[in-house]
Amino acid sequence: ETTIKWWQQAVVYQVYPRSFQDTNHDGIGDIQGIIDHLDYLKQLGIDVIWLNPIYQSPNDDNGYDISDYQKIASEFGTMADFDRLLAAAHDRDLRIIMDLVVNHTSDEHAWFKQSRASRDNAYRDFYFWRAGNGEKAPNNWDSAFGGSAWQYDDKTQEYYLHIFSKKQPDLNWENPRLRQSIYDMMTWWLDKGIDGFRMDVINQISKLPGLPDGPAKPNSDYGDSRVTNGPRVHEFLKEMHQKVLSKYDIMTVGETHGVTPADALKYAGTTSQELDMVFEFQHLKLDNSQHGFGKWSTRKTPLVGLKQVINEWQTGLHGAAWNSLFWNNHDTPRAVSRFGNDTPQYRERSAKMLATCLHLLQGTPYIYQGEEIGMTNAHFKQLSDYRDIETLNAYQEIVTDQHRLSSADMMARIEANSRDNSRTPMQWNQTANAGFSDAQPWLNVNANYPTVNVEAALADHQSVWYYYQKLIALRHDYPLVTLGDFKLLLPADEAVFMYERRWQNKTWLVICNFTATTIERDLTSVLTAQPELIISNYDDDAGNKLRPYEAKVYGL
Ligand code: TEU
Ligand code: CA
Repeated sequence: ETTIKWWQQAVVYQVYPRSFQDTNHDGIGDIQGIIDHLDYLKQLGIDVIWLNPIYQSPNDDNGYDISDYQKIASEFGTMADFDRLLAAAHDRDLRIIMDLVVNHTSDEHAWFKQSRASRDNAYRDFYFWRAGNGEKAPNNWDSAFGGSAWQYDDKTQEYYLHIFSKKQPDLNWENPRLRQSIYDMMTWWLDKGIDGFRMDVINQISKLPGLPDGPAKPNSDYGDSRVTNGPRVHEFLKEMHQKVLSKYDIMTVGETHGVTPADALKYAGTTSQELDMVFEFQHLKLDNSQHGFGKWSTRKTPLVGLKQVINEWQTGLHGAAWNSLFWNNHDTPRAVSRFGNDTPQYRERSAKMLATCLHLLQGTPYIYQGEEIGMTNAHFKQLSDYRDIETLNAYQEIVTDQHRLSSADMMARIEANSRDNSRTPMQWNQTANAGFSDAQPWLNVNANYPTVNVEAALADHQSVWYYYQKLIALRHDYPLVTLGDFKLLLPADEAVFMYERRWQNKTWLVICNFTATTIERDLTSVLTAQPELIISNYDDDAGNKLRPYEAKVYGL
């Protein structure tokens, strides 16, 4: 008998609160807006909600700069509202996990205010303070959001480290008092009854001692050991597990850029006593620029490379750790625009194909809000339409300051990759502002909301929404989806993603055409005489013919 942990059979739905539902007419989503849609999420069939940060924050980076971990941001509501949300979710058997952002705080957090007050303050060592190197910063590191990773502070005439914006100073995990303060805060939330944490850039909490120079950007994307997977990270996470996590029946998922399957076995192996799973990003970096522009590229992800990465994660973790499965989140373009085809002709078909491909894998799937109706990239053309600090800083640096790209070229790259693509307001119906708010939203609604919205999706039984509902139910109904092993077929095929899942004496075959053309593949060798069609995004089966973005799953 295999025992399945609840989070292994669960489907998680990510809510970006700022863009989900506004209820008090300020153009910003709020906690009441989430409460109002719990029945909607229940109907979809998901089990767990992951909330992006809702803590008090000056919002330099949309809540990832926290000034008080134990207060709710006033634009989202109050702690009483949060308590009502948690109770209302639990009433419906929905769990809630919170974002935990403990690699850095806001510079407006009380700890940092103390820390910057004097060199001998008791909180000084909660952060990284260093003397300059002559007139220069302590080392050559660049921040992930552009410019130096060091900010000079007049008051005490030293620099502090910030891997992200200068309003996000990095916490110094070498300090045991800092660690205990974090554990106390986590315990406080868990005692409230929350069901776990998504841990922001958690593999960056241990920095390489000496903070040595190297390539200017300590690129966490590819596991630069100066900031990523550092020497004490596993020690810290084991301590956190022992002192906090092990005491609760919760789920934890670490956001870990720059990890390989071998790293994941350390962070989230069945016996590692650290985390339950990690988000890997190898599958989301295959379209990065090959010319030093990082994520700012208009390349398409090559299917063969994508299959290879997914194959390594599926087989490398099987029986030894647990995968998280996702195509998109609040930092990425929309899945259908990036991996599918967001033209009216193919939007729904390709959204269903991508969903099939992901939801039949082994692991815990994460649905990003709006994905279930096939929401697309924003396709904003003006820089003034964007709000995201990463986007605005990148334009400033690459175009305005360094003249490395023309404005038009950079705007095309921003259109394809800006984090605001996934942050536009949720499209509920065809009324003004897509029913998200009756005030001007903090970020414009996608122009396609009159056709792409929840109300329209719920009225159409062929919609992407009902297809997601069916996929979620398959996971809940068939242990094979949770437990089966994975075998990639046709690894070199540039158009078709085909794999088998096998459990006990059952085999399912998943076939996905990633292109807009009809192609033929000889399926006779892999199909039994009477295969059962379990789910498909076409109404009929054309056998060896695979139509544009066709997806089908057979039980053999
Ligand atoms: O993202 C981590 C991170 O490394 C980002 O810089 C990511 O690479 C980038 O968004 C991709 O373009 C996490 C959060 O998910 C993100 O929203 C925060 O801005 C960041 O941490 C800092 O807290
Ligand atoms: Ca509001």
